[in-house]
Amino acid sequence: MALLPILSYPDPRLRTIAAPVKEVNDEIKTLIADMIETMYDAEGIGLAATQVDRHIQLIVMDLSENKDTPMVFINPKVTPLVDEKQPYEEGCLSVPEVYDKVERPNKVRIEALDEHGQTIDKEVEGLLAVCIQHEMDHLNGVIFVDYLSKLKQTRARDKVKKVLKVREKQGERQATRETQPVNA
Ligand code: QAP
Ligand code: CO
Repeated sequence: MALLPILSYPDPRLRTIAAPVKEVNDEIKTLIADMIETMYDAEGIGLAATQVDRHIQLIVMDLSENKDTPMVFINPKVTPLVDEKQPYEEGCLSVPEVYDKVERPNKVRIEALDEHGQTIDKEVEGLLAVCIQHEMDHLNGVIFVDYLSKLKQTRARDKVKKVLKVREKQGERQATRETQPVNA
């Protein structure tokens, strides 16, 4: 198992359109395991393959309290079941520390394959409905900040830049501490 680097907004690779998965083989299964591990490590509830620079139609999610119920969606098709849209506060592992309201249909049908290649066909609502639409957007090169004003997009860009800089510094300090001899 391995942690995969997550692309950050506004990386142009996040605009790539994902291709369908042809076969759920061992390579895909390894990627699924690595994406789940990466999502848990980053304390996320959803991750699309696009975000780890793999441009195939694959999403992992875990909305459970104890982070013990991962869900896998391959080649998903999402159909809104209501006309009305509801606002929901969204975030994204590719847009760290930026959160804002996005309006989406609150009830959708999900058709997909799971990690065993078995068909999923279910109607969902609430957070699961919102999250699958957010992740589906990634497979189509769309990021939640695209729905916000130009001003908020500029602020998001600046915020991400700042967060990445701070994280870089913290990473360096951590590396330095770890290489200090114990009896120095
Ligand atoms: C998508 O997003 C989502 O900024 C999944 O510092 C989120 O897992 C759909 C995260 C909310 C609907 C509602 C974000 C973790 C996680 C951050 C995530 C952060 C740490 C985002
Ligand atoms: Co996202």
